[in-house]
Amino acid sequence: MIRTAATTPFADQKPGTSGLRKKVPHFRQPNYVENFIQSIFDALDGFAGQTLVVGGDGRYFNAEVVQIVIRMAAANGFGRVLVGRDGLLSTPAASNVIRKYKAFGGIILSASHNPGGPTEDFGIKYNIGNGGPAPEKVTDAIFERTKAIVAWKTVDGPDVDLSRIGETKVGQMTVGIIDPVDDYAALMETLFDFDAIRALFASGFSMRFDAMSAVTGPYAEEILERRLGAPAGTVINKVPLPDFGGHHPDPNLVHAKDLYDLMMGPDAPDFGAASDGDGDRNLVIGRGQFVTPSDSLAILAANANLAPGYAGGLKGIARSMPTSAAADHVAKKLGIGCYETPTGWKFFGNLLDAGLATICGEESAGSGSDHVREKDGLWAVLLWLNILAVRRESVKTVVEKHWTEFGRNYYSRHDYEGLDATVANALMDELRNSLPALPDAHMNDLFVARADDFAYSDPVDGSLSKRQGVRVIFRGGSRVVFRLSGTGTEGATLRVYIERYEPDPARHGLDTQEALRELIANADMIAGIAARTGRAAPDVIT
Ligand code: VG1
Ligand code: CO
Repeated sequence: MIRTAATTPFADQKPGTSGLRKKVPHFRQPNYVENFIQSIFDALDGFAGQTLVVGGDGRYFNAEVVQIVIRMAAANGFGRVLVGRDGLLSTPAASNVIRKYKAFGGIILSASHNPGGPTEDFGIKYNIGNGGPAPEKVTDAIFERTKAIVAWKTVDGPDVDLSRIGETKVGQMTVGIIDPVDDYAALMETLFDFDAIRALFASGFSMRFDAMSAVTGPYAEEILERRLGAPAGTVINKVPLPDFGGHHPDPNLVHAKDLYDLMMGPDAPDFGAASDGDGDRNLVIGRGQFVTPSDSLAILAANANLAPGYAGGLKGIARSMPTSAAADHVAKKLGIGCYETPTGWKFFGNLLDAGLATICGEESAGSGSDHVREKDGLWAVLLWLNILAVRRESVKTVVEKHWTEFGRNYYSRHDYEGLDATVANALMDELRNSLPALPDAHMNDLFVARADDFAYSDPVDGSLSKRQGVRVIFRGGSRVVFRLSGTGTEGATLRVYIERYEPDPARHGLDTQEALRELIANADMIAGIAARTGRAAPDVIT
Protein backbone atom coordinates (compact mmCIF):
# COMPACT_ATOMS: atom_id res chain seq x y z
CA MET A 1 0.00 0.00 0.00
CA ILE A 2 1.37 3.39 -0.97
CA ARG A 3 1.35 5.94 1.81
CA THR A 4 1.68 9.67 1.18
CA ALA A 5 3.11 11.82 3.96
CA ALA A 6 2.70 15.58 4.10
CA THR A 7 5.88 17.60 4.56
CA THR A 8 7.34 21.08 4.35
CA PRO A 9 10.55 22.12 2.54
CA PHE A 10 14.02 22.51 4.05
CA ALA A 11 15.96 25.49 2.74
CA ASP A 12 19.39 23.84 2.85
CA GLN A 13 19.19 20.85 0.49
CA LYS A 14 21.39 22.24 -2.27
CA PRO A 15 23.77 19.53 -3.53
CA GLY A 16 27.47 20.55 -3.39
CA THR A 17 30.51 19.34 -5.35
CA SER A 18 29.37 15.75 -4.83
CA GLY A 19 25.83 15.42 -3.50
CA LEU A 20 24.16 16.60 -0.30
CA ARG A 21 26.38 16.32 2.77
CA LYS A 22 25.38 17.12 6.33
CA LYS A 23 25.95 15.83 9.84
CA VAL A 24 23.99 12.69 10.76
CA PRO A 25 21.79 14.50 13.35
CA HIS A 26 20.85 16.98 10.63
CA PHE A 27 19.85 14.15 8.30
CA ARG A 28 17.91 12.56 11.16
CA GLN A 29 15.42 15.43 11.40
CA PRO A 30 11.94 14.13 10.54
CA ASN A 31 11.33 14.22 6.75
CA TYR A 32 14.88 15.39 5.93
CA VAL A 33 16.04 12.24 4.09
CA GLU A 34 12.57 11.57 2.65
CA ASN A 35 12.23 15.12 1.28
CA PHE A 36 15.54 14.86 -0.54
CA ILE A 37 14.89 11.38 -1.97
CA GLN A 38 11.39 12.40 -3.11
CA SER A 39 12.83 15.58 -4.67
CA ILE A 40 15.28 13.43 -6.66
CA PHE A 41 12.45 11.26 -7.95
CA ASP A 42 10.24 14.28 -8.65
CA ALA A 43 13.01 15.89 -10.70
CA LEU A 44 13.33 12.78 -12.91
CA ASP A 45 11.13 11.57 -15.70
CA GLY A 46 10.42 8.18 -17.21
CA PHE A 47 11.68 5.72 -14.60
CA ALA A 48 8.44 3.74 -14.16
CA GLY A 49 9.31 0.04 -14.19
CA GLN A 50 13.05 0.81 -14.49
CA THR A 51 16.00 -0.19 -12.29
CA LEU A 52 17.54 1.93 -9.52
CA VAL A 53 20.91 1.03 -7.99
CA VAL A 54 21.41 1.73 -4.28
CA GLY A 55 24.50 1.38 -2.14
CA GLY A 56 26.89 3.27 0.05
CA ASP A 57 30.22 3.28 1.81
CA GLY A 58 28.90 1.58 4.95
CA ARG A 59 29.17 4.59 7.20
CA TYR A 60 26.88 5.17 10.17
CA PHE A 61 23.22 5.62 9.01
CA ASN A 62 23.92 3.84 5.66
CA ALA A 63 21.73 0.80 6.30
CA GLU A 64 18.76 2.84 7.56
CA VAL A 65 18.75 5.12 4.52
CA VAL A 66 19.04 2.13 2.15
CA GLN A 67 15.75 0.84 3.63
CA ILE A 68 14.10 4.27 3.23
CA VAL A 69 15.22 4.48 -0.41
CA ILE A 70 13.97 0.97 -1.20
CA ARG A 71 10.48 1.72 0.19
CA MET A 72 10.24 5.08 -1.52
CA ALA A 73 11.48 3.66 -4.85
CA ALA A 74 8.70 1.05 -4.65
CA ALA A 75 6.07 3.72 -3.91
CA ASN A 76 7.32 5.91 -6.76
CA GLY A 77 7.05 3.14 -9.35
CA PHE A 78 10.55 1.79 -9.96
CA GLY A 79 10.43 -1.80 -11.26
CA ARG A 80 13.57 -3.01 -9.54
CA VAL A 81 16.18 -1.89 -7.06
CA LEU A 82 19.66 -3.44 -7.08
CA VAL A 83 21.45 -3.18 -3.72
CA GLY A 84 24.94 -4.24 -2.75
CA ARG A 85 24.95 -6.84 0.02
CA ASP A 86 24.77 -5.17 3.45
CA GLY A 87 23.98 -1.93 1.61
CA LEU A 88 27.60 -1.65 0.45
CA LEU A 89 28.81 -0.44 -2.94
CA SER A 90 31.93 1.61 -3.51
CA THR A 91 31.26 4.66 -5.66
CA PRO A 92 33.07 3.24 -8.74
CA ALA A 93 31.39 -0.16 -8.24
CA ALA A 94 27.98 1.55 -8.11
CA SER A 95 28.82 3.37 -11.34
CA ASN A 96 29.69 0.03 -12.94
CA VAL A 97 26.51 -1.67 -11.72
CA ILE A 98 24.38 1.18 -13.14
CA ARG A 99 26.06 0.79 -16.54
CA LYS A 100 26.20 -3.01 -16.61
CA TYR A 101 22.55 -3.55 -15.69
CA LYS A 102 21.33 -0.57 -17.72
CA ALA A 103 19.75 1.01 -14.68
CA PHE A 104 17.89 4.30 -14.91
CA GLY A 105 20.21 5.72 -12.26
CA GLY A 106 21.54 5.18 -8.78
CA ILE A 107 21.57 6.61 -5.30
CA ILE A 108 24.96 6.52 -3.61
CA LEU A 109 25.14 7.06 0.13
CA SER A 110 28.46 8.53 1.14
CA ALA A 111 30.25 11.55 2.48
CA SER A 112 33.43 10.17 0.90
CA HIS A 113 36.55 11.24 2.80
CA ASN A 114 34.61 12.98 5.60
CA PRO A 115 34.48 11.21 9.00
CA GLY A 116 31.56 8.93 9.92
CA GLY A 117 29.63 8.22 13.11
CA PRO A 118 26.51 9.32 15.03
CA THR A 119 27.59 12.98 15.08
CA GLU A 120 29.74 12.94 11.94
CA ASP A 121 28.98 13.19 8.24
CA PHE A 122 26.53 11.52 5.88
CA GLY A 123 25.73 12.16 2.23
CA ILE A 124 23.32 11.33 -0.58
CA LYS A 125 24.17 11.58 -4.26
CA TYR A 126 22.22 10.81 -7.41
CA ASN A 127 23.94 9.28 -10.46
CA ILE A 128 22.36 9.19 -13.92
CA GLY A 129 22.10 6.30 -16.38
CA ASN A 130 25.64 6.69 -17.74
CA GLY A 131 26.83 5.81 -14.22
CA GLY A 132 28.13 9.28 -13.46
CA PRO A 133 27.19 12.02 -11.00
CA ALA A 134 24.13 13.99 -12.06
CA PRO A 135 25.14 17.06 -14.08
CA GLU A 136 24.30 20.55 -12.80
CA LYS A 137 21.03 20.80 -14.68
CA VAL A 138 19.77 17.73 -12.78
CA THR A 139 21.11 18.80 -9.38
CA ASP A 140 19.61 22.26 -9.96
CA ALA A 141 16.23 20.67 -10.72
CA ILE A 142 16.48 18.54 -7.55
CA PHE A 143 17.30 21.63 -5.49
CA GLU A 144 14.36 23.55 -6.97
CA ARG A 145 12.09 20.67 -6.02
CA THR A 146 13.39 20.56 -2.42
CA LYS A 147 12.21 24.16 -2.03
CA ALA A 148 8.63 23.37 -3.05
CA ILE A 149 8.00 19.81 -1.86
CA VAL A 150 4.72 19.17 -0.02
CA ALA A 151 4.61 15.36 0.22
CA TRP A 152 6.64 12.20 -0.11
CA LYS A 153 5.58 8.64 -0.89
CA THR A 154 6.51 5.33 0.66
CA VAL A 155 5.18 1.83 1.17
CA ASP A 156 4.92 0.36 4.64
CA GLY A 157 6.40 -3.02 5.43
CA PRO A 158 9.28 -4.79 7.14
CA ASP A 159 12.94 -4.04 6.38
CA VAL A 160 14.55 -6.04 3.58
CA ASP A 161 17.24 -8.46 4.76
CA LEU A 162 20.28 -6.88 3.08
CA SER A 163 22.64 -9.66 4.12
CA ARG A 164 21.35 -12.32 1.74
CA ILE A 165 22.10 -12.41 -2.02
CA GLY A 166 18.93 -13.00 -4.00
CA GLU A 167 15.62 -11.45 -4.96
CA THR A 168 12.62 -10.38 -2.93
CA LYS A 169 9.60 -8.10 -3.40
CA VAL A 170 8.65 -4.81 -1.80
CA GLY A 171 5.16 -3.94 -2.97
CA GLN A 172 5.20 -4.52 -6.75
CA MET A 173 8.92 -3.86 -6.97
CA THR A 174 11.73 -6.45 -7.12
CA VAL A 175 14.71 -5.98 -4.80
CA GLY A 176 17.87 -7.73 -5.93
CA ILE A 177 20.70 -8.05 -3.41
CA ILE A 178 23.98 -8.49 -5.32
CA ASP A 179 27.57 -9.17 -4.37
CA PRO A 180 29.17 -5.72 -4.26
CA VAL A 181 32.58 -6.93 -5.46
CA ASP A 182 31.94 -9.51 -8.25
CA ASP A 183 30.97 -7.23 -11.14
CA TYR A 184 33.68 -4.73 -10.28
CA ALA A 185 36.43 -7.37 -10.06
CA ALA A 186 35.30 -8.83 -13.39
CA LEU A 187 35.58 -5.38 -14.99
CA MET A 188 39.12 -4.91 -13.65
CA GLU A 189 40.13 -8.25 -15.20
CA THR A 190 39.14 -6.90 -18.62
CA LEU A 191 41.35 -3.80 -18.24
CA PHE A 192 44.57 -5.07 -16.72
CA ASP A 193 47.09 -7.84 -17.31
CA PHE A 194 46.40 -9.89 -14.19
CA ASP A 195 48.99 -12.53 -15.23
CA ALA A 196 51.73 -9.91 -15.38
CA ILE A 197 50.75 -8.44 -12.01
CA ARG A 198 50.57 -11.95 -10.50
CA ALA A 199 54.09 -12.58 -11.80
CA LEU A 200 55.23 -9.30 -10.23
CA PHE A 201 53.94 -10.36 -6.80
CA ALA A 202 55.37 -13.87 -7.30
CA SER A 203 58.81 -12.31 -7.85
CA GLY A 204 58.72 -10.88 -4.31
CA PHE A 205 57.30 -7.41 -5.01
CA SER A 206 55.87 -6.13 -1.74
CA MET A 207 52.91 -3.84 -1.17
CA ARG A 208 50.80 -2.30 1.57
CA PHE A 209 47.23 -1.22 0.81
CA ASP A 210 45.49 0.75 3.56
CA ALA A 211 41.72 0.50 3.11
CA MET A 212 41.30 2.95 6.04
CA SER A 213 38.44 0.83 7.52
CA ALA A 214 36.29 2.00 4.63
CA VAL A 215 34.48 0.41 1.72
CA THR A 216 37.47 -0.64 -0.42
CA GLY A 217 38.62 -3.35 1.99
CA PRO A 218 36.54 -6.20 0.50
CA TYR A 219 37.43 -5.10 -3.05
CA ALA A 220 41.15 -4.86 -2.38
CA GLU A 221 41.25 -8.16 -0.52
CA GLU A 222 39.47 -10.01 -3.32
CA ILE A 223 41.46 -8.46 -6.15
CA LEU A 224 44.94 -7.99 -4.67
CA GLU A 225 45.18 -10.94 -2.31
CA ARG A 226 42.86 -13.55 -3.88
CA ARG A 227 43.10 -12.90 -7.61
CA LEU A 228 46.58 -11.37 -7.89
CA GLY A 229 48.35 -13.44 -5.23
CA ALA A 230 49.62 -10.62 -3.03
CA PRO A 231 50.50 -12.11 0.37
CA ALA A 232 47.79 -12.17 3.05
CA GLY A 233 48.17 -9.04 5.14
CA THR A 234 48.95 -6.82 2.14
CA VAL A 235 45.57 -5.15 2.69
CA ILE A 236 45.24 -3.57 6.12
CA ASN A 237 42.24 -1.97 7.87
CA LYS A 238 40.13 -4.01 5.49
CA VAL A 239 36.87 -4.32 7.44
CA PRO A 240 34.49 -1.42 6.66
CA LEU A 241 33.47 0.22 9.95
CA PRO A 242 30.57 2.68 10.46
CA ASP A 243 32.96 5.24 11.97
CA PHE A 244 36.06 4.20 9.97
CA GLY A 245 37.71 3.37 13.28
CA GLY A 246 37.43 7.01 14.36
CA HIS A 247 39.66 8.34 11.57
CA HIS A 248 38.99 10.49 8.54
CA PRO A 249 38.98 8.02 5.62
CA ASP A 250 40.98 10.56 3.63
CA PRO A 251 44.06 9.18 1.89
CA ASN A 252 46.32 12.19 2.23
CA LEU A 253 49.56 12.92 4.02
CA VAL A 254 47.75 13.89 7.22
CA HIS A 255 45.21 11.08 7.60
CA ALA A 256 47.28 8.33 5.97
CA LYS A 257 50.42 9.39 7.81
CA ASP A 258 51.21 5.86 9.04
CA LEU A 259 51.41 4.66 5.46
CA TYR A 260 53.52 7.64 4.48
CA ASP A 261 55.93 7.07 7.38
CA LEU A 262 56.21 3.39 6.50
CA MET A 263 56.97 4.20 2.86
CA MET A 264 59.64 6.74 3.79
CA GLY A 265 61.24 4.48 6.40
CA PRO A 266 63.84 1.69 6.28
CA ASP A 267 61.26 -1.13 6.10
CA ALA A 268 59.23 0.27 3.24
CA PRO A 269 57.63 -2.20 0.85
CA ASP A 270 57.95 -1.53 -2.89
CA PHE A 271 54.55 0.08 -3.20
CA GLY A 272 52.04 1.72 -0.88
CA ALA A 273 48.47 2.76 -1.61
CA ALA A 274 45.28 3.82 0.14
CA SER A 275 41.76 4.80 -0.76
CA ASP A 276 39.01 6.91 0.78
CA GLY A 277 35.63 6.27 2.43
CA ASP A 278 33.76 5.43 -0.75
CA GLY A 279 36.68 4.03 -2.75
CA ASP A 280 36.92 6.63 -5.49
CA ARG A 281 40.17 8.28 -4.37
CA ASN A 282 43.67 6.86 -4.29
CA LEU A 283 46.98 7.64 -2.68
CA VAL A 284 50.10 6.19 -4.28
CA ILE A 285 53.51 6.15 -2.62
CA GLY A 286 56.60 4.29 -3.78
CA ARG A 287 59.46 3.33 -1.50
CA GLY A 288 60.89 6.74 -0.59
CA GLN A 289 58.79 8.47 -3.25
CA PHE A 290 55.47 10.22 -2.73
CA VAL A 291 53.56 10.70 -5.97
CA THR A 292 51.34 13.80 -6.14
CA PRO A 293 47.90 13.00 -7.57
CA SER A 294 48.57 15.43 -10.43
CA ASP A 295 51.81 13.62 -11.30
CA SER A 296 50.08 10.28 -10.90
CA LEU A 297 47.47 11.30 -13.48
CA ALA A 298 50.19 12.33 -15.92
CA ILE A 299 52.23 9.15 -15.37
CA LEU A 300 49.17 6.91 -15.72
CA ALA A 301 48.23 8.65 -18.94
CA ALA A 302 51.76 8.44 -20.36
CA ASN A 303 51.98 4.70 -19.60
CA ALA A 304 48.38 3.53 -19.95
CA ASN A 305 49.14 1.79 -23.24
CA LEU A 306 51.07 -0.83 -21.19
CA ALA A 307 47.72 -2.15 -19.89
CA PRO A 308 45.57 -4.24 -22.26
CA GLY A 309 42.47 -2.07 -21.72
CA TYR A 310 44.31 0.99 -23.07
CA ALA A 311 46.69 -0.66 -25.57
CA GLY A 312 44.95 1.16 -28.41
CA GLY A 313 45.93 4.53 -26.94
CA LEU A 314 43.97 7.34 -25.34
CA LYS A 315 41.40 9.59 -27.00
CA GLY A 316 42.14 12.50 -24.72
CA ILE A 317 42.95 13.54 -21.16
CA ALA A 318 40.80 15.71 -18.91
CA ARG A 319 41.72 17.31 -15.60
CA SER A 320 40.02 19.69 -13.22
CA MET A 321 41.25 23.28 -13.40
CA PRO A 322 43.13 23.29 -10.06
CA THR A 323 44.97 20.06 -11.01
CA SER A 324 48.52 20.68 -12.19
CA ALA A 325 49.32 20.90 -15.88
CA ALA A 326 51.57 17.80 -15.73
CA ALA A 327 48.97 15.83 -17.71
CA ASP A 328 48.85 18.57 -20.36
CA HIS A 329 52.48 17.91 -21.26
CA VAL A 330 51.62 14.25 -21.80
CA ALA A 331 48.58 15.05 -23.96
CA LYS A 332 50.71 17.35 -26.07
CA LYS A 333 53.37 14.70 -26.64
CA LEU A 334 50.73 12.07 -27.46
CA GLY A 335 49.02 14.52 -29.79
CA ILE A 336 45.64 14.04 -28.13
CA GLY A 337 42.99 16.40 -26.73
CA CYS A 338 43.36 17.97 -23.31
CA TYR A 339 40.40 19.36 -21.34
CA GLU A 340 40.23 21.59 -18.28
CA THR A 341 37.01 21.30 -16.27
CA PRO A 342 35.67 22.69 -12.98
CA THR A 343 36.22 20.70 -9.78
CA GLY A 344 34.02 17.61 -9.39
CA TRP A 345 33.64 14.43 -11.39
CA LYS A 346 30.25 15.43 -12.83
CA PHE A 347 32.04 17.61 -15.40
CA PHE A 348 33.90 14.64 -16.94
CA GLY A 349 30.78 12.64 -17.87
CA ASN A 350 30.03 14.37 -21.16
CA LEU A 351 33.67 14.22 -22.31
CA LEU A 352 33.81 10.48 -21.57
CA ASP A 353 30.42 9.77 -23.17
CA ALA A 354 31.39 11.70 -26.29
CA GLY A 355 34.69 9.82 -26.63
CA LEU A 356 36.73 13.02 -26.23
CA ALA A 357 38.64 11.80 -23.18
CA THR A 358 39.72 8.36 -21.95
CA ILE A 359 41.51 9.27 -18.70
CA CYS A 360 40.49 11.97 -16.22
CA GLY A 361 41.88 13.19 -12.93
CA GLU A 362 41.79 15.66 -10.10
CA GLU A 363 44.48 16.94 -7.76
CA SER A 364 42.41 15.69 -4.82
CA ALA A 365 43.62 12.11 -5.31
CA GLY A 366 41.07 11.06 -7.90
CA SER A 367 41.69 9.51 -11.27
CA GLY A 368 39.69 7.25 -13.52
CA SER A 369 38.84 6.36 -17.07
CA ASP A 370 35.97 5.64 -19.42
CA HIS A 371 35.49 2.17 -17.82
CA VAL A 372 32.99 3.82 -15.43
CA ARG A 373 31.80 7.40 -14.89
CA GLU A 374 33.32 7.98 -11.45
CA LYS A 375 36.85 8.30 -10.24
CA ASP A 376 38.18 4.95 -9.13
CA GLY A 377 40.78 4.40 -6.42
CA LEU A 378 41.53 0.73 -6.95
CA TRP A 379 41.60 1.21 -10.74
CA ALA A 380 44.45 3.70 -10.33
CA VAL A 381 46.32 1.29 -8.05
CA LEU A 382 45.88 -1.57 -10.52
CA LEU A 383 47.03 0.57 -13.44
CA TRP A 384 50.13 1.51 -11.45
CA LEU A 385 50.75 -2.19 -10.70
CA ASN A 386 50.30 -3.10 -14.36
CA ILE A 387 52.81 -0.40 -15.37
CA LEU A 388 55.32 -1.54 -12.73
CA ALA A 389 54.82 -5.18 -13.78
CA VAL A 390 55.75 -4.32 -17.36
CA ARG A 391 58.50 -1.77 -16.71
CA ARG A 392 60.03 -3.60 -13.74
CA GLU A 393 61.32 -0.32 -12.36
CA SER A 394 60.74 1.28 -8.97
CA VAL A 395 58.09 3.96 -8.50
CA LYS A 396 60.93 6.41 -7.84
CA THR A 397 62.60 5.62 -11.16
CA VAL A 398 59.32 5.85 -13.06
CA VAL A 399 58.60 9.27 -11.49
CA GLU A 400 62.10 10.65 -12.06
CA LYS A 401 62.20 9.52 -15.67
CA HIS A 402 58.80 11.11 -16.21
CA TRP A 403 60.05 14.46 -14.87
CA THR A 404 63.16 14.25 -17.05
CA GLU A 405 61.03 13.67 -20.12
CA PHE A 406 58.20 16.12 -19.43
CA GLY A 407 59.53 18.52 -16.80
CA ARG A 408 58.32 18.69 -13.19
CA ASN A 409 55.24 20.55 -12.03
CA TYR A 410 55.95 21.41 -8.41
CA TYR A 411 52.51 21.39 -6.83
CA SER A 412 50.84 21.72 -3.45
CA ARG A 413 47.41 22.43 -2.01
CA HIS A 414 46.98 24.37 1.22
CA ASP A 415 43.65 23.96 3.02
CA TYR A 416 42.35 26.34 5.69
CA GLU A 417 39.55 24.41 7.37
CA GLY A 418 36.66 25.36 9.60
CA LEU A 419 36.76 29.06 8.70
CA ASP A 420 33.88 31.33 9.55
CA ALA A 421 31.75 31.20 6.39
CA THR A 422 31.22 34.98 6.36
CA VAL A 423 34.96 35.61 6.55
CA ALA A 424 35.69 33.07 3.81
CA ASN A 425 33.01 34.46 1.49
CA ALA A 426 34.26 38.00 2.06
CA LEU A 427 37.78 36.89 1.21
CA MET A 428 36.60 35.38 -2.07
CA ASP A 429 34.46 38.41 -2.92
CA GLU A 430 37.34 40.76 -2.31
CA LEU A 431 39.59 38.53 -4.40
CA ARG A 432 37.11 38.66 -7.28
CA ASN A 433 36.90 42.42 -7.01
CA SER A 434 40.68 42.72 -7.15
CA LEU A 435 41.03 40.70 -10.36
CA PRO A 436 41.03 43.62 -12.85
CA ALA A 437 43.91 45.31 -11.02
CA LEU A 438 46.14 42.23 -10.85
CA PRO A 439 47.65 41.93 -14.35
CA ASP A 440 51.26 43.19 -14.48
CA ALA A 441 51.45 43.41 -10.67
CA HIS A 442 54.99 42.61 -9.49
CA MET A 443 55.48 40.49 -6.40
CA ASN A 444 58.48 38.51 -5.17
CA ASP A 445 60.16 38.64 -8.58
CA LEU A 446 57.06 37.42 -10.38
CA PHE A 447 54.74 39.36 -12.67
CA VAL A 448 51.05 38.54 -12.92
CA ALA A 449 50.20 37.64 -16.52
CA ARG A 450 46.46 37.28 -16.06
CA ALA A 451 43.83 36.71 -13.41
CA ASP A 452 40.25 35.51 -13.76
CA ASP A 453 37.37 33.58 -12.23
CA PHE A 454 37.31 30.26 -14.08
CA ALA A 455 34.20 29.63 -16.19
CA TYR A 456 33.64 26.41 -18.12
CA SER A 457 31.68 25.97 -21.27
CA ASP A 458 30.97 22.26 -21.79
CA PRO A 459 32.16 21.38 -25.32
CA VAL A 460 29.48 18.70 -25.66
CA ASP A 461 26.25 20.34 -24.48
CA GLY A 462 27.36 23.95 -24.30
CA SER A 463 26.27 24.42 -20.68
CA LEU A 464 28.12 27.18 -18.87
CA SER A 465 29.42 26.93 -15.28
CA LYS A 466 30.65 30.18 -13.77
CA ARG A 467 32.60 31.16 -10.64
CA GLN A 468 34.59 27.92 -10.49
CA GLY A 469 37.72 29.31 -8.84
CA VAL A 470 39.95 32.36 -8.97
CA ARG A 471 43.17 31.87 -10.93
CA VAL A 472 46.19 34.12 -10.84
CA ILE A 473 48.68 33.12 -13.51
CA PHE A 474 52.19 34.55 -13.50
CA ARG A 475 54.45 35.11 -16.48
CA GLY A 476 56.13 31.77 -17.24
CA GLY A 477 53.05 29.76 -16.23
CA SER A 478 53.32 29.48 -12.43
CA ARG A 479 49.96 30.02 -10.78
CA VAL A 480 47.90 30.15 -7.62
CA VAL A 481 44.23 29.19 -7.52
CA PHE A 482 41.69 29.93 -4.81
CA ARG A 483 38.30 28.33 -4.23
CA LEU A 484 36.00 27.33 -1.41
CA SER A 485 35.27 23.65 -0.82
CA GLY A 486 31.83 22.35 -1.76
CA THR A 487 31.95 19.14 0.28
CA GLY A 488 32.39 20.31 3.88
CA THR A 489 29.72 20.27 6.57
CA GLU A 490 31.16 22.76 9.04
CA GLY A 491 32.00 26.40 8.30
CA ALA A 492 34.03 26.98 5.15
CA THR A 493 37.26 25.51 3.81
CA LEU A 494 39.52 27.67 1.66
CA ARG A 495 41.64 25.73 -0.78
CA VAL A 496 44.75 27.36 -2.22
CA TYR A 497 46.43 25.49 -5.08
CA ILE A 498 50.03 26.41 -5.92
CA GLU A 499 51.96 25.31 -9.00
CA ARG A 500 55.31 25.99 -10.64
CA TYR A 501 56.73 24.31 -13.73
CA GLU A 502 60.40 23.39 -13.81
CA PRO A 503 61.73 21.98 -17.07
CA ASP A 504 65.36 21.67 -15.94
CA PRO A 505 66.17 18.17 -14.55
CA ALA A 506 69.02 19.67 -12.52
CA ARG A 507 66.37 21.45 -10.46
CA HIS A 508 63.99 18.53 -9.95
CA GLY A 509 65.29 17.56 -6.52
CA LEU A 510 63.94 20.47 -4.49
CA ASP A 511 61.61 20.19 -1.53
CA THR A 512 58.13 21.08 -2.82
CA GLN A 513 57.25 23.76 -0.24
CA GLU A 514 60.70 25.29 -0.74
CA ALA A 515 60.28 25.29 -4.51
CA LEU A 516 56.94 27.06 -4.12
CA ARG A 517 58.00 29.55 -1.45
CA GLU A 518 57.59 32.79 -3.43
CA LEU A 519 54.26 31.64 -4.83
CA ILE A 520 52.97 30.77 -1.37
CA ALA A 521 53.93 34.23 -0.16
CA ASN A 522 52.27 35.78 -3.20
CA ALA A 523 49.07 33.83 -2.55
CA ASP A 524 48.89 35.27 0.94
CA MET A 525 49.62 38.75 -0.38
CA ILE A 526 46.91 38.49 -3.05
CA ALA A 527 44.16 37.09 -0.83
CA GLY A 528 45.19 38.46 2.56
CA ILE A 529 44.70 35.00 4.05
CA ALA A 530 46.57 35.52 7.33
CA ALA A 531 45.12 38.98 7.88
CA ARG A 532 41.53 38.00 7.14
CA THR A 533 41.39 34.57 8.77
CA GLY A 534 43.90 35.04 11.57
CA ARG A 535 45.51 31.77 10.52
CA ALA A 536 49.29 31.74 10.36
CA ALA A 537 49.46 28.45 8.46
CA PRO A 538 47.17 26.02 6.63
CA ASP A 539 45.57 23.10 8.49
CA VAL A 540 46.35 20.57 5.79
CA ILE A 541 49.13 20.65 3.23
CA THR A 542 48.97 18.06 0.47
C1 VG1 B 1 36.56 17.79 -3.14
C2 VG1 B 1 37.70 17.74 -4.14
C3 VG1 B 1 37.16 17.44 -5.54
C4 VG1 B 1 36.36 16.13 -5.49
C5 VG1 B 1 35.28 16.23 -4.44
C6 VG1 B 1 34.52 14.93 -4.27
O1 VG1 B 1 35.67 18.84 -3.48
O2 VG1 B 1 38.40 18.96 -4.14
O3 VG1 B 1 38.24 17.35 -6.42
O4 VG1 B 1 35.78 15.88 -6.74
O5 VG1 B 1 35.85 16.55 -3.18
O6 VG1 B 1 35.39 13.88 -3.98
P1 VG1 B 1 35.70 20.25 -2.74
O7 VG1 B 1 34.52 21.02 -3.31
O8 VG1 B 1 35.61 20.00 -1.28
O9 VG1 B 1 37.03 20.88 -3.09
V1 VG1 B 1 34.88 12.62 -2.99
O10 VG1 B 1 36.06 11.51 -2.99
O11 VG1 B 1 34.37 13.51 -1.72
O12 VG1 B 1 33.42 12.04 -3.73
CO1 CO C 1 35.38 9.78 -2.37
